[in-house]
Amino acid sequence: MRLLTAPTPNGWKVSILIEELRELGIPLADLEVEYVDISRGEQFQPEFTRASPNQKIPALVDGEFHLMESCAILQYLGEKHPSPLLPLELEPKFEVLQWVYWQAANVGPVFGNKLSYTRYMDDVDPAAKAHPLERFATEGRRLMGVLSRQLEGRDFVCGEFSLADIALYPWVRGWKWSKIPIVGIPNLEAWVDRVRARPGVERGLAYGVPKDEIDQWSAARKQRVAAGGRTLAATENLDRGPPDDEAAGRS
Ligand SMILES: N[C@@H](CCC(=O)N[C@@H](CS)C(=O)NCC(=O)O)C(=O)O
Repeated sequence: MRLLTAPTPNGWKVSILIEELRELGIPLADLEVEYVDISRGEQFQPEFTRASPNQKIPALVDGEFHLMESCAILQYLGEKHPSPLLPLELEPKFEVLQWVYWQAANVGPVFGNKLSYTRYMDDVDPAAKAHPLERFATEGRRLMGVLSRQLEGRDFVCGEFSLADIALYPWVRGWKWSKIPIVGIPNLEAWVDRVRARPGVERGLAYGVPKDEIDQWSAARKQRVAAGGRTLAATENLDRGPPDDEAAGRS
């Protein structure tokens, strides 16, 4: 099995699950991790595009089977290797999956767009950015209010630690980078600390990042990530089309 990934929130969801499964005694001994340099356009290469038609990390290759979308990969690995992270019974399972889908449909896109407008869209006129910035900030705060209410009286999103926490945590922990503040919203800071304290989470967050930079990036890393983000967000790069060999009908 090969995980094609990069050190980003969507990538860390899967690496955290892998390390949490290992904590539970599921070794995933055949797993190889390959890093895709998205700031250099490796996601547009034909081989990666076959694994991930959407040309975004992460992707999983399991024998002949290819899978894109971080939350689909979470569910696939969660079902392939049964554990308390994804209950087997229908209702408890969907209690978890509804929050995984909520993350994929709401928190990821809103935090990702807010981050992009806040940090990377240098080529966009400030007046043109004002409305989307306001919109994504307001919606981000609303989503954090929803999460806070769900955490009321619970240590983790669905009571026990599960795929729901794994899907949500990498985006919420990055609130300083996306500038969607969680300070003062009840329950959220305590939940972030609780999830971060888990050894499996710590190892998962270290994929593609030196251990001493998990919580605080060096100035050089910040600059590299910002430069990579600007390249991805630059308007001329938003529609790259198919990779060269597919366009030429050779694949
Ligand atoms: N919904 C997708 C989003 C994946 C995604 O946006 N990946 C980003 C990194 S976090 C990426 O590969 N960006 C490269 C690009 O936009 O070209 C998922 O959850 O897997």
